[in-house]
Amino acid sequence: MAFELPKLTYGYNELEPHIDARTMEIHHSKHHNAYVTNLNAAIAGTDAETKSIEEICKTISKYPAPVRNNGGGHFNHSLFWTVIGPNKGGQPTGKLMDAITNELSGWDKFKEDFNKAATTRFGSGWAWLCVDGAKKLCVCSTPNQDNPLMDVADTKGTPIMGLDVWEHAYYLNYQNRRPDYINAFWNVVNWDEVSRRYEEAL
Ligand code: MN3
Repeated sequence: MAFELPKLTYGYNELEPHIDARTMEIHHSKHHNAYVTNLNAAIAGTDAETKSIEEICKTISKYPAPVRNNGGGHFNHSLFWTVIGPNKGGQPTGKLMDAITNELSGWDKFKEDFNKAATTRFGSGWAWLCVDGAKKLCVCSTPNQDNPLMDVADTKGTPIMGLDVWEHAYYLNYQNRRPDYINAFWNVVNWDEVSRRYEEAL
């Protein structure tokens, strides 16, 4: 069963002005599509064809670089599209907000730590909010298309929110101003989905 590009549940223009339509279109239909195509080519005829993308990530050290790069790209973008959406932003409620308060020293400190992870990731990569092995929240970042599910990751956990900080995610609208893109991201976070992923990870 080949991997497929997931459909978005919203239009490319619906995240404006925070993320522009042209960036969304190229990011989803070109970049993510290329990861899917290249992943399928990289695993053709191997046992990875029978595995889920999560299973592949968890044992990624067994695979060659094209599977790591494109498999990570497929997992990361598939998650990313679901944790952003139109008319979102604000703050989470319930168990997730309680955990941010108790385990990450509160909303303001969490946002500061996440922004720092996203801003200071040199070159291309991702910032993450994860549930770690002790079922506690943690903030981290990964290079390239790595993610915290991977056995090669410095900080391991189940990612419940991710922010793509590759230049292709923001350059058309923000050019070199990555911090402006990171600030804009908070206006499109789909906290219902992040909360759902949080409770699933517990
Ligand atoms: Mn990307």
